[in-house]
Amino acid sequence: MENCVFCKIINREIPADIVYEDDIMIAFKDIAPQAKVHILLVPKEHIPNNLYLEGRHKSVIGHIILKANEIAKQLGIAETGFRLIVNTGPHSGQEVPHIHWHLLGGEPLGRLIC
Ligand code: DGP
Repeated sequence: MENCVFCKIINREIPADIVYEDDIMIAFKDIAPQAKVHILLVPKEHIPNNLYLEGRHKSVIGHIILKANEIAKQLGIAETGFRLIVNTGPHSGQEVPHIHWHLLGGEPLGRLIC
């Protein structure tokens, strides 16, 4: 998708600190971290937000959620716990219209974050 910052990261048009990648998704450090560890988990397919998910995306969603556990272990935040967040639309404060899961951890988190 033209002008989508996450599509540009996927296509290597802009740099990012990538921690994991496969055919389905990419994971990279958030540019403005809200916690000691703040990773964005992004499907390679351009899906604007949660409302645009369809039945055919079930495997993509499952893949990303399971990879979140692996990435949390890889980054050493699994034992102490972490949070996964998906913002959707204006009231959530969603800035980038390409669905993504925030993976936050590495320290105790406040109740409202991201
Ligand atoms: P959200 O508000 O849920 O749409 O979160 C978007 C996140 O994306 C926000 O925490 C900042 C991050 N972000 C925006 N632009 C870039 C970028 O160019 N690179 C990286 N690594 N993160 C970005």
